[in-house]
Amino acid sequence: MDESGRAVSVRGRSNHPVTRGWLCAKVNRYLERVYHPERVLYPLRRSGPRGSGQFTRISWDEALAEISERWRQIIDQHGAECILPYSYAGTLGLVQGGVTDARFWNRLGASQLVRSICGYAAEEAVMLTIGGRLAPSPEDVVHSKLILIWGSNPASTAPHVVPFLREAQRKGARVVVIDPIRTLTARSADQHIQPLPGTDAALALSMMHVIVSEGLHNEAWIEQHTVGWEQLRERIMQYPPERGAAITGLARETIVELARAYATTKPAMLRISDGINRHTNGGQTIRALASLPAVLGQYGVRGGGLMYSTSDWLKWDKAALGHAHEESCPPPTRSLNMNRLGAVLTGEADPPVYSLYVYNSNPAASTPNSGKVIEGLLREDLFTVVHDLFETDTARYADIILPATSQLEQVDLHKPYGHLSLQYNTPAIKPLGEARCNWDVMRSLAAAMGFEEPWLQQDAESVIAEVLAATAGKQPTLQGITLERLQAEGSIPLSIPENERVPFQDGVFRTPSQKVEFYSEQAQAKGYDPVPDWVPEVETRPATARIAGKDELLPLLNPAAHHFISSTFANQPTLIAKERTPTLRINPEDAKVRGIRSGQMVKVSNERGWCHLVAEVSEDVRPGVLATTTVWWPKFSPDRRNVNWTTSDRLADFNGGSTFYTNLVSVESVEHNETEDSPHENAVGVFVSR
Ligand SMILES: Nc1nc2c(c(=O)[nH]1)N[C@H]1C(S)=C(S)[C@@H](COP(=O)(O)OP(=O)(O)OC[C@H]3O[C@@H](n4cnc5c(=O)[nH]c(N)nc54)[C@H](O)[C@@H]3O)O[C@H]1N2
Ligand SMILES: Nc1nc2c(c(=O)[nH]1)N[C@H]1C(S)=C(S)[C@@H](COP(=O)(O)OP(=O)(O)OC[C@H]3O[C@@H](n4cnc5c(=O)[nH]c(N)nc54)[C@H](O)[C@@H]3O)O[C@H]1N2
Ligand SMILES: [Mo]
Repeated sequence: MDESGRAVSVRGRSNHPVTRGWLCAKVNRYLERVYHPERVLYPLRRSGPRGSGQFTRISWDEALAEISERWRQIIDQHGAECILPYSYAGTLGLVQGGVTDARFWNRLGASQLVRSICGYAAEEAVMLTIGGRLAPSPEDVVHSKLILIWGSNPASTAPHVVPFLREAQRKGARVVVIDPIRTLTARSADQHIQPLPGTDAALALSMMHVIVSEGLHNEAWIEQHTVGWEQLRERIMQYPPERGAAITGLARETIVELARAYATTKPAMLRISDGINRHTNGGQTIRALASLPAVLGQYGVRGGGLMYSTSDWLKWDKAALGHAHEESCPPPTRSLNMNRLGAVLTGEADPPVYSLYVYNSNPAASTPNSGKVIEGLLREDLFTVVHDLFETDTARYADIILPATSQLEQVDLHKPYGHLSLQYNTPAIKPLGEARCNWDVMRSLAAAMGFEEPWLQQDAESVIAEVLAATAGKQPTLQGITLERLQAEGSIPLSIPENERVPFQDGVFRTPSQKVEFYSEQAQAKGYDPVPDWVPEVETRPATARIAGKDELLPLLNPAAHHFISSTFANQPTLIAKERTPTLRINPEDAKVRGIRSGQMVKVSNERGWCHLVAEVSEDVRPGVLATTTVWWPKFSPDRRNVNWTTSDRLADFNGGSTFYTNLVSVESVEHNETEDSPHENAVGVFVSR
């Protein structure tokens, strides 16, 4: 900070065990975000038609009075569950995320949000199979001899893992990437395997077939630490590598060699993240993948096992977080799935949602089937409040916009999900303009609604102290970690003795049987197949089909862009310039039958909607597979639409998860004058090369 109170630099902590003092491509540009000329600095009220983008400045008192009055009316007429808070990944901190997501809304009796947009199917699959999201910290891959990075793109989405991968490679480890797209991670791997999307469970089961047929499985370990081997084995026998090859589009030999390598190169780490779970068969896919290390007895081995999420090394005390048990809180209300927002707003919810309060989220850009979301946001009888740092596409449809603070302006505590250290966030500068942090707005709204409970009025530090105290007794990983220490040290490793840092090394899993559950009664009780299997995606193109012509529908993968985090950062000119333009990667064969050249505008569409992308004819994808990256702001995209106009709000096989990547589209070339807006320059002026 300089004398005028302006932040002048953002750096990583050099003593952090994983980040080691360097920042990713996005956060490196964090100051541009904080001092972006388009930050919303004052509350605004809509002064033109819905969606027109016309707003007038008002005071916080006016804003709070209007919101509370509208909500009182809605509660009187329809009940509090007609109010829906909508939030997700803006910030994941304890105070500005977790507590903000719970306390005030529990007291109000608003509808609950099923927070399913990201990794819900995978989370449940991992829970059912090994009983908890316990992964080693990324430093541990230096002990691995083989690292399978399966449907995960850490070079872009978790770059701090990469130096450890490099170190492992230097020490002789092989890195194999399994991804339909030649990603940045795939480029630096020792081998890249490109299955067809949504076929990974078949690949895993076929690998197991090879392993079992060749007697490479770990019989003794399986006997001692798993349940349902017999049933899994039966399933495995249905997937000889010929069948696996036919389903995945890979050569039989590729599957056989991969299986042998995985079975004989130990320790072997299997890294997955949430990308691969966003398919209609995502849950069973992750069940199959999480079974692989168990077939070889690789759980509990340093440098081996499954690297998914570290979330369950520490779980906050839920009662302290949300206070749902308090007498003044109405009984729990209905839950609405966030993936279904468009449908919920346009008739699926009964009683209807009459007020939507959005924070930490940009659903008009990031939620599937966005055309439906916009249709909902345009409803005349919907009162929408958006709390954000920017006038996002979502904010454009708001009745009231509230200005939010950045990480530099708010207190918080961050629990890791990729490594094993807690981070305390001390504000570096004062809030800009009249911006307020999420929790402060909750406190203000509580006061405006006449709620006087002290747990709705604590400041952020007291909230943290309360949750730490309530959690400490129950979670040994929090031992010795206090608010004072966090404030003084900034980053503190969880208290895990060195010899316990490898998950499951005591051989005890957190499932009901305390074993790896190949067969899961819990899964069966939920109506799922109790044994992992491959089920074709609901929208799918058969592997054997040859190129059928220009009208054929193709699967469009739409994973994360290197320079954005979902739609966050996607309004910063320097980062947009690096990402260049929303592209469609298409294989030369598919481009040829459609008469598509690189650099040309194409239209992708299906029954849900359409958008325009710029073709990039590329061998990064195999014939029959398309790829784009996300999440572009619609307002900086051709025709104010992004790929989520095509993605589906259908739910995954497990847990109501999202299915962004089960998305068949048709592709056609577009003549310049066919598009509504000029597609060739976006609002920040860096759009598209021609
Ligand atoms: N730069 C950047 N970093 C991010 C984010 C971001 O948007 N940008 N988002 C953050 C968030 S919210 C999340 S959840 C994580 C996500 O982190 P990741 O899971 O690593 O990211 P994704 O890009 O969603 O998906 C990873 C890969 O899965 C592949 N994939 C998709 N479907 C299949 C399939 O059927 N089979 C196989 N084998 N692979 C498949 C995609 O091609 C993609 O390359 O990243 C976080 N970090
Ligand atoms: N097509 C496609 N769509 C996807 C994905 C994909 O792979 N493909 N990935 C999905 C995934 S994994 C996820 S997690 C979701 C994420 O979807 P969202 O949760 O909607 O995340 P963002 O789009 O980044 O929007 C977050 C918003 O929160 C705001 N924000 C940041 N900090 C704060 C704060 O402290 N307070 C308030 N009030 N606001 C804040 C940011 O400015 C931003 O506008 O997107 C999903 N959407
Ligand atoms: Mo996510």
